[in-house]
Amino acid sequence: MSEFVIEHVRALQVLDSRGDPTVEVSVVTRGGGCGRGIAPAGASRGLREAVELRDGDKRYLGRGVGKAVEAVNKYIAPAITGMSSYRFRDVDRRIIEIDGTPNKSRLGANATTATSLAVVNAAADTAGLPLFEFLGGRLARVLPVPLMNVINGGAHAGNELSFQEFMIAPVGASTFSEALRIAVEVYKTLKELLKRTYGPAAINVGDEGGFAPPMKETREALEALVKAISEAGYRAGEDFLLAVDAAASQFYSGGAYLVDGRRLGGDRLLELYVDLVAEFPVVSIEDPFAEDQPHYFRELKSALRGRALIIGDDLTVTSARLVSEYFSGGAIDGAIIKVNQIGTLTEAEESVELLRRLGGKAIVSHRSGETEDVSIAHIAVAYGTGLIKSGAPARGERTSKYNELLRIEDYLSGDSRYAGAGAFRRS
Ligand code: 2PG
Ligand code: MG
Repeated sequence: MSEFVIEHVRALQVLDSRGDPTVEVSVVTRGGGCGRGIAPAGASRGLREAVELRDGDKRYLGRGVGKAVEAVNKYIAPAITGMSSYRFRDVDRRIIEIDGTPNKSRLGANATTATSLAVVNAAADTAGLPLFEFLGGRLARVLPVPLMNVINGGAHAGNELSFQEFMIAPVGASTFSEALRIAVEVYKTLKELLKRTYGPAAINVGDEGGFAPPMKETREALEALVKAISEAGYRAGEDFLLAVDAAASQFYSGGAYLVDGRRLGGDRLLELYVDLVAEFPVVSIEDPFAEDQPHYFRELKSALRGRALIIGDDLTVTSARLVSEYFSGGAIDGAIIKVNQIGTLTEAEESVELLRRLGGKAIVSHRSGETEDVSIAHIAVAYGTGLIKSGAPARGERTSKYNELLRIEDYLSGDSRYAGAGAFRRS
């Protein structure tokens, strides 16, 4: 096992998909294995997320990550060199220990995330295995349903839609590659439909590759999705299910939610969700209310009686403690899993494991500021979550994850299973 020993760790400042600097870490093991990890970055962040370090000086308009890069090269590298990458959880624990804060604010979650991913990728490379197999073994065979954000709003786009993400989930396919194909057909059909209805400016895309049309109402976006699905020759509610990420903390202000040009109280917003679930095949709602209003999550969940999943993201920030609290308290059916919200793969894994034990859903997710790092594709397969969020099937930082899933499917050559509609069912 000595070939897994970490010999070299090096961090570098690179760019993410929004042109912001981010941290990249490379790890080399004694056996010659190499691994790389790049930290993504969110635009709509939960208040309790692990903290990313930004320099805050003149360079890159304050967005530089020189301090986080230094944290890796000066503190993390010497502390983990000589440890076994095979025991990546011990390496993560060592990083957590030297950070010593509850939210990675000393080293920076961008520094710890990139290192954690680099170490496990180096271990997989040393073992001669793809990451999903290194993590999940021979049982890792389930390819996830992609929740594709094809209409962008909120903090991800320059339009007036309050909800951040309108997603299509191609469940009416028997393989991942077929699912990707039908999703692309709907995406392209949607493009034509939006151009026809709103003019050429409507097909500009937002941060996650979805279109950012000048719509004003939530219903307009959902109607466009249903229409595009049927124009492409598929059935909404059968071949495609819909999902939304309201990211409601972003439009909660002064005690009200600013939706569709109106100020709604929590009760009125709850009614809107119930109506939308009745009118459209929406099967998953993420962050329906602000993160400091968990009682509304609970009320909505009981009002919907299982007709749509309630998913925590800003609410739960990939923390096993918060996931456990809100799941057990009846506020959510599952949670978004983002490694950089908590800072290490080991801690993200704890949240996935917890949800599995409790019978909840885990949706492995990208960030709106992404990179060419494809680890999340492997993580979703490794843990068999059955669900992944990686944006629209456009823009390299989004397609890189879908393309990696195609490679995984090909590698498994007929031995894989596409999660399909079952992925949304509560066990
Ligand atoms: C979300 C994410 C990813 P951000 O809210 O789920 O889609 O957005 O990375 O901006 O937090
Ligand atoms: Mg979200």
